Amino acid sequence: MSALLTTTMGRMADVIEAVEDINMRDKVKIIIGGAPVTPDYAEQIGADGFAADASSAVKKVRELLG
Ligand code: B12
Repeated sequence: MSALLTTTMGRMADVIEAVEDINMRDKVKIIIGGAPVTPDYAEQIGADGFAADASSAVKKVRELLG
């Protein structure tokens, strides 16, 4: 998920909660990014990862998928 505004980044937590509600959380990897997003925020909302740019996002995905 990508958010460019602090006003929309809060919804990332809602999406993760919705994925949990339908029992899909262990079937998907969720990574987040965008201008206001931080690694601390990713940890706080229970995302699997954060990346600051496209190339580190590729590294993160490779890491998560083993
Ligand atoms: C272009 C831009 C606009 C354009 C958008 C045009 C469009 N059609 O997309 C326009 C002029 C419309 C605009 C409007 C507004 N903007 Co503006 N905008 C920007 C700007 C300059 C660049 C964003 C961008 O597209 N960057 C290019 C992309 C490729 O880079 P990126 O977003 O940084 O993404 C990289 C990483 O973050 C990461 N990443 C991004 N997403 C993801 C997702 C994942 C999963 C991963 C792993 C990584 C990742 O990888 C990307 C590549 O390196 C930023 C400033 C900035 N430095 O980001 C402000 C910025 C996002 N805007 C801002 C604001 C406030 C607004 C407005 C609210 C202004 C207003 N009062 O109207 C409106 C909101 C409009 C809306 N409804 O969303 C603020 C947000 C501040 C905040 N804390 O919320 C910013 C940060 C500027 C600032 N410093 O104040 N904006």
